[in-house]
Amino acid sequence: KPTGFIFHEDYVKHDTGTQVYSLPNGKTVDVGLEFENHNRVRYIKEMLEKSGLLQQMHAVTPGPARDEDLLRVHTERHLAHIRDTAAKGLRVFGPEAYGCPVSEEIARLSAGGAIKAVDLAMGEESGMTQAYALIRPPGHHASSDQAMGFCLYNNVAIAARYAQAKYGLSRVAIIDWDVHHGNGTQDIFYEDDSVLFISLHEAQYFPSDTGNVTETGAGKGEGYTVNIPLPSATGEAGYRHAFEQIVLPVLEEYRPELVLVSAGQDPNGMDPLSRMMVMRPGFRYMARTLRELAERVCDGRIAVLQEGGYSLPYLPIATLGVIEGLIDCEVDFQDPHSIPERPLVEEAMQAVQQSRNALAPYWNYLQ
Ligand code: 6DK
Ligand code: ZN
Repeated sequence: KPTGFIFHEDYVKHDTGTQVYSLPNGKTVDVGLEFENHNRVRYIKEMLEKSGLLQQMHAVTPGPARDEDLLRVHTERHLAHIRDTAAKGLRVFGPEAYGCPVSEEIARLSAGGAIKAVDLAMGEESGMTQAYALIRPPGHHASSDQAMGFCLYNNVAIAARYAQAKYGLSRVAIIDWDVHHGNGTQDIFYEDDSVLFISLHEAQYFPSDTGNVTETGAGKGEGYTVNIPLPSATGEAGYRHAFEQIVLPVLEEYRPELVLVSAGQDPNGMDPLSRMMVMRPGFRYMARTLRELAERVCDGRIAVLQEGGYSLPYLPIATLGVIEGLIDCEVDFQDPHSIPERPLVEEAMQAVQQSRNALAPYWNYLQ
């Protein structure tokens, strides 16, 4: 089926600088480019192009998000802060959030890519209902009023609010499989039942103080935040178990009108910023399963938005898996890093059981 591919050449212009370790004696060690650098989208795009996958997709160039789009999620103060930080040429936009003078502009193009993905998923162009947006900077740590963890504007939240405003949707689901907790997205929708947020992440990692199973939403949003913290070294079997036990039943019961994915390829076994073990077939599984879910509950409407993923050698391979699952194909390419499938371990089963128990009061399909 036709699938949108959203990308803007200018995404490489967002310069996050170099990763520098500061020692107590005042000396520093520069270990090269920041983890979230321009080569990420470059290698992903090259793999999609040369494997022939891109030719099967419908490429679209997005425009910038407008103030109106950003202000559905962020405060005026946040917009001014991002604008002023960029204008002053400062590198630090927030805790572990970096950029350069053009970063405000590129962050708007990133959010604009997420918005374009919604338009494609909603069938605005030639009957397409699915799209992948290869965007940067990522978004899921940005809250309404703060940049954080490589994120300036919260792309997936902006996309969800846009979908509600333009298409009048009353139920949007966000599934966040980036290895880090999508604290910004959770915060934005914490008291909202019109946006269901489901996150699978490495437990007690980043941010270390959010993403616990006890965070289930508040007010009318109670039960609509679903956290599945998984132990380090969880692989495909553990993620599949979490999908079968929680993600799919909750989505079937919620019946979203649109599925948005915060897709980080950083739970892969070669990532420098995680210790998980999901390889290409695991990403293929997650993308395929959510696409099939979307076909069952919302006429196939699904938008997959790029978040993290930092192993430059593995990122293009993990992304092949995501796109293979999304468009239902398999590219003839042998992953040189593939590892034997690991069994489902007791610790992962226990972690999933704890999430299930915390959410069972709110969902019939978990009982
Ligand atoms: N810093 C993300 O992938 C961003 O979720 C992750 C941000 C992690 C920053 C914290 C961190 C280090 C680690 C090692 C050495 C120096 C600094 F938003 C996304 F991009 F999607 O681990
Ligand atoms: Zn991440």
